[in-house]
Amino acid sequence: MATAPAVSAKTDFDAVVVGAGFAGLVMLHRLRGIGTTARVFETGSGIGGTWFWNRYPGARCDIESLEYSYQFSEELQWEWEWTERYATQPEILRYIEHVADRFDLRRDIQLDTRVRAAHWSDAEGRWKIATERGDVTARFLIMATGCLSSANIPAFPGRDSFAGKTYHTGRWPHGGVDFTGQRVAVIGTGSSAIQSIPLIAEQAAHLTVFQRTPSYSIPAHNAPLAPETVRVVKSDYAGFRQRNAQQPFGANFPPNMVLALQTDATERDRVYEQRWQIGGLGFITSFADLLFDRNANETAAEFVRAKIRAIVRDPAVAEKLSPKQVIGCKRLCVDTGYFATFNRPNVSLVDVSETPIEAITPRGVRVAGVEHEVDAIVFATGYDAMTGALLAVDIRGSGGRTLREKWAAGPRTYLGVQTAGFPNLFVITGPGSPSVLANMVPAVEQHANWIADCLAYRRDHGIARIDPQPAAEDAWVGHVNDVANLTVFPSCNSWYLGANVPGKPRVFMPYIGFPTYVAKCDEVAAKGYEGFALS
Ligand code: N01
Repeated sequence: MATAPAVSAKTDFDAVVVGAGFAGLVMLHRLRGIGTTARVFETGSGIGGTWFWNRYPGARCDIESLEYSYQFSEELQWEWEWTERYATQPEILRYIEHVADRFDLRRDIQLDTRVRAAHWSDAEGRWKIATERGDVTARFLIMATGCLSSANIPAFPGRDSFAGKTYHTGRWPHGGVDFTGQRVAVIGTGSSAIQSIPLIAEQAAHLTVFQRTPSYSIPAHNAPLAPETVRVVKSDYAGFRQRNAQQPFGANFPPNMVLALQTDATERDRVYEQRWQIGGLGFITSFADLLFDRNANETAAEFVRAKIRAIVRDPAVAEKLSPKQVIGCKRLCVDTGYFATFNRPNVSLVDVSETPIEAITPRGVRVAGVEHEVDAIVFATGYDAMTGALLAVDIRGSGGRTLREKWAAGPRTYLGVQTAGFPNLFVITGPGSPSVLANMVPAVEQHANWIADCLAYRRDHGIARIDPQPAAEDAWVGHVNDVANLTVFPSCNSWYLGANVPGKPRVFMPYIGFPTYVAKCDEVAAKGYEGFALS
């Protein structure tokens, strides 16, 4: 295992950044750009965040690689060569490592160091930060801990009694896992499962998939990047980025302003078929009303169900794999051969929607009194999304109030970057920002830029403390909810709502609409950080 590189023994910083993934690295780069001293703390033994931890078979991004990358350096954009339409985890990690080296970031990153607590001192106007390897202080604390980093392994009875090996997709062993000859259980059928199941099935003697909710999945049609595609994008990378930033999800999902319900069935299916052949998440923008009107949505949902029925030979299995919730309400998945995997003789599907998993036993997984014996269990059970990693740190703001207490009924932020009563604490892609409903790399970059600009402004204006005004925060929380309620998003049990974690408050966490959001952030900054108390 790599050890942390030598960092200085300094313990007082202008800023401490928690997390060395995409967000932490660009934040560090921007902080340096405004002359701010910073230290990044990272729990892992390497940089990369999500792309350091998620090494499960088939892990790759489902935003196209030419977009899933930084844009702060024109040279970097030009010189890096992506090889496939959707980059694999190793390729993305190589890219992140390249960025760290190219911009000399590592000397301010301390690896193998979990931040345990951060307490604001009203008297000193600083954060006192306790890490596993000593205490530091900082005027600003920036949480770059990721939206999907706090692994969720449900508390199945007997979970720890299993005699074989267990894995979580987000904590995959670095040396890989050889399932050859093994009977394997995969619990969960979200994006991570959908990417890994086809590859695990190829290796395992038998694979049993435990499904609580079927997912809609669109084929990736992954392929090597055509030199001509790269040439066209690189000839105007800035324009490509600018156009994508104007799309609702901040990504190049070709918009179609036509309404599904005003289109006849034959033409509708032609459009869906065309999008299916293109592949990827852009299926959801096939028509403009899919995320706003349940009847429109049903036309897309039924198209995908028909595809599942055409791919999966056993009609009973096809029926079980066919989602009933509205499409897009849970995160859409992108796959390579997922549904066809269920035609393999060594793959079986256990529906646990009505008869939940009763227990993990020493020999396997018990459902409805039947013990499914396996040698290994893969928990593809997702994350305590958006708030899990933040609440895992004992964060206490003004007057010693804990973040956990403040967010007991759900997260509350202004613009998703700050929460009132926690001065000088910033969150990158926090709840209340587009984050998981945007192309994540441009989203983190937009936040890093905004935060750096804000810190430069406060320096130039002699401001020591920045904290949202409670009224501005209340209005923003209301607005985030109002926008969500215009859509079909809140209509099912998704992790966007915290519904996958028992006991988590049911609150729609991301803000829908990247361009509107960016415009609002720019407007707030232009008005001297309207809605923030500066002192
Ligand atoms: O996690 P998930 P994920 N009993 O939460 C099931 C991003 N991502 O790691 O739907 C039985 O989606 C749960 O069932 P249900 C992407 O944003 C991106 O797959 O809650 N089952 C579900 O099927 C994605 O959305 C990429 O009923 C239980 C599964 O476990 C996000 O990360 C790749 C259960 C969890 O699915 C998370 O994806 C991977 C229980 N008690 C991930 N509890 C790409 O870029 C949970 N489940 C391609």
